[in-house]
Amino acid sequence: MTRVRTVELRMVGLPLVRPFRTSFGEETEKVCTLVRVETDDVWGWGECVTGVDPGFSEEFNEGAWRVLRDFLVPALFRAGDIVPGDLERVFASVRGNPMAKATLVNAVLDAWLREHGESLASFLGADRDRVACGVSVGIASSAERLLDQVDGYLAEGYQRIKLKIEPGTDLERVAAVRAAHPQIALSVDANAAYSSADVETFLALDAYDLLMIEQPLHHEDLVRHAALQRQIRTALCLDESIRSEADARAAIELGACRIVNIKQGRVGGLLEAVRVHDACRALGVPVWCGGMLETGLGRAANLALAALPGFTLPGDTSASARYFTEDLTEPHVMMPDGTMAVPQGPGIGVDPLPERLEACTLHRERLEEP
Ligand code: NPG
Repeated sequence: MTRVRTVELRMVGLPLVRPFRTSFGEETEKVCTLVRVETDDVWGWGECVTGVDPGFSEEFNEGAWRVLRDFLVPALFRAGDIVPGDLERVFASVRGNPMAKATLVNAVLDAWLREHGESLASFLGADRDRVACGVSVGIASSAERLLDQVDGYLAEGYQRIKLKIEPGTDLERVAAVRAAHPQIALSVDANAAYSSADVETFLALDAYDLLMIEQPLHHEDLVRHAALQRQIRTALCLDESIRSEADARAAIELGACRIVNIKQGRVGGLLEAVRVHDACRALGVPVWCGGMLETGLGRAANLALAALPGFTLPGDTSASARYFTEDLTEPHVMMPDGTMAVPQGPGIGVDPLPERLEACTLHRERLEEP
């Protein structure tokens, strides 16, 4: 059993090395909430994956902060002595809000593992100590600029390129990258920017030998994803649509996807992420680890997750240098073979660099057990 005595919420801001544009918006700075829990003996970190606005899902930074401060942290204090597996029950009175919940679940799990001297990777069931890295490339202002970025990432060793796409420039950009690089593992991510009226675009994408098309349609529309999957050859992958193990099972059973992107933050934390992984694995569906532009803290958790046996495709587990000139932690570095080490220390195995953390802090609030 463990008992959380204090929780510190901290909003941090870090400039991104280059603006990241998706079909739902552009980010130039990473702004997110970090949670640090303290027990009598140890501490644990969680990073909230919400963004500044509710563009990817309903959750966003200021909202998640309030859900944490006013509902989840008080529920954790009321629960007293707990083990990590109790947390979903402890938070059951709060509907939804998986990203806010994930932050606290992961922080408590980190503290628990530090107390027991076990690495997160070992606890989750990892079967390797390095993971294959892919990179997600934002929408560029021209095909030439996009090709420059892709060339740069390939030269660094990334094993898979994922292009963000939106209606209008999609086919032109995919054609340009495929013509320049006939052999690379290439995928596209639409972030739900299309409708079933766009089937011609997806039929045209079948010509480019893509690994997958990620989240083409509205996140609540599994039935139309299933219909689209029946019409095209390329595998569909779902991201925004999958918020739980139950969602993953429903999507697979309906035939709405053949691949699943697992982001621990989107599904309520690392424990549910393992259940999504286990369900997909049992059903023969490959998974890969998504990213939400996390700092080195959240990325350490992603690396541990990505080392589980069902993660058979390279993830959006990119090096610190792809996001930040200076990360919050010691940088995660990718080797020229396109792999990155899974942290092996207790818990997530990394801590923020104290001075860097202070320099990035926008505001903070400390909550104590009553
Ligand atoms: O490498 O962490 C990364 C970013 C990968 O493309 C990526 N993430 O839709 O999957 C996504 C996208 C994203 C980033 C979504 C930030 C929301 C916020």
